[in-house]
Amino acid sequence: MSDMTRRHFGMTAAATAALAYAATAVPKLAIGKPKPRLLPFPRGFIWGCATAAYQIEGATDIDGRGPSIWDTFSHTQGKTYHGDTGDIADDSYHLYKDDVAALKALGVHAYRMSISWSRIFPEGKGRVNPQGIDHYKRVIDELLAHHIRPFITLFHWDLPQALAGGWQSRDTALAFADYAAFVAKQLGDRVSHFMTTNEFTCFTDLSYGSGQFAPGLRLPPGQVNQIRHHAILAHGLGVQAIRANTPKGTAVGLAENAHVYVPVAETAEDIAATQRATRDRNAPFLTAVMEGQYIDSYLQQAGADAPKVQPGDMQAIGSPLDFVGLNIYTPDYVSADQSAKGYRVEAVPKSYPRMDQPWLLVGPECMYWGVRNVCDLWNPKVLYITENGCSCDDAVTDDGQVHDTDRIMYLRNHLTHLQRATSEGYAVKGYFQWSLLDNFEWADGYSKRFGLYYVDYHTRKRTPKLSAYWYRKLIESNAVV
Ligand code: GBH
Repeated sequence: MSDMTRRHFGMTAAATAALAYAATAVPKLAIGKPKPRLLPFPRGFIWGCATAAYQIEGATDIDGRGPSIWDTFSHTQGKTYHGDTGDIADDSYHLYKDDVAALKALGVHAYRMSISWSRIFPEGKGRVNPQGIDHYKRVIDELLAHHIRPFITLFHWDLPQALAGGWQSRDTALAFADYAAFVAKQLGDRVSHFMTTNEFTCFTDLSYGSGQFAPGLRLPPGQVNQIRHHAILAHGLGVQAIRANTPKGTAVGLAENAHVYVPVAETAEDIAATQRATRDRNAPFLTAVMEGQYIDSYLQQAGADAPKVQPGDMQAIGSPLDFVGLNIYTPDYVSADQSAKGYRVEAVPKSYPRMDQPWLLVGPECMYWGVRNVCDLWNPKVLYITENGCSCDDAVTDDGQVHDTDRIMYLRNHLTHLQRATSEGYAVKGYFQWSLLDNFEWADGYSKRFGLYYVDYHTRKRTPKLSAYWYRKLIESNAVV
């Protein structure tokens, strides 16, 4: 121990010697209990909440909005829980000032929201509806007036119904680029972060393959691969369109729910296996975007069903990004093995813990590994967690409060593992909790609540849950509390 330290602790030489001995024998305990310390996030870390247009806005028939495939789908019998639709939802179209006040009360720095394509282009392309874009200018200006930075998603599944063939048609990717160019030009003076699309697999595989989302088709794999290609092409052309129509410095990315693989053991072998799995299993989407190509294993597996690619497509798809947004909810576990692929993905046991959804496994390590695998494979400049959260069986109790300690448990554990990623220097710069409000949970209608604010669907009244209080404290401390 140096003189300086000895003086600092006011100790005699004998005491120092004794301490040195004790320190080798039983290192920490002999010195005294370490003070409890919060797990801090880096300075300037961006805290936010996320929503999506069709899930919160309502007002589907107002101010010239054209219908989207989710209007049609939710109005088709048997497609959503209870026949729920987004007709009114949280009525955020009218109550957006309340939403901004709710964000303000949390102390968030940013808000991720999406734009309804069919409010701007009621027929998907061609004629512009000025009332649509004016609405978003008002919302964004309200956010900016409260020093909340808008992160704008251009497409969160509500495709204009009028676009013939939907994502089956390559023209939809071109229409998306025109829509992106227009919105970027209109909003680029006040929006610093744009995301093209949200979660490729949800508006391709789940919408055209398994059919649980709009438009609810069940097409063969070859056709679905082509639809996937149109989706990532839309993203790539969208990136180019946004860049061409916004000031320098505008950040362009996407929000993608890549499969996240957690090593069974944190060993070099299993970690390498999670990287192989990440690259391989995300081949049609994030891998193609990050590498500007379809990897061989995907093409081989698809065989004759491989997507038909036109010259220039892959270059557009691989357009460099300013950030990668990851929507992370659940993990899969991977270990190294002797197979040709060199990894094995474990089946999910029946007793694996879940939140209030069969698919919502509680494996908070996914936050760390989601970030780390993507960084180690592709080294993006910046990452954001563009969604993370859970549905709970929330209810307002007699005291008028919602005591959602289960949501706090879920979020705190996920953020503890995200903190590990920041403390190791991975370039994750922000986190958006899903969701600000309970809202229209797609095929699950209003039966699943993800909000920090409880919404009464009779009155549209918003009530902060206990988790809202907790999130505010976390943001205030910029540390896991
Ligand atoms: C996100 O998707 C969406 O971006 C957001 O709009 C949504 O509200 C939020 O998560 C919560 O769900 O029925 O078993 O086949 C998350 C990824 C993909 C998870 C579709 C549920 C359906 C599972 N989702 N998946 S299943």
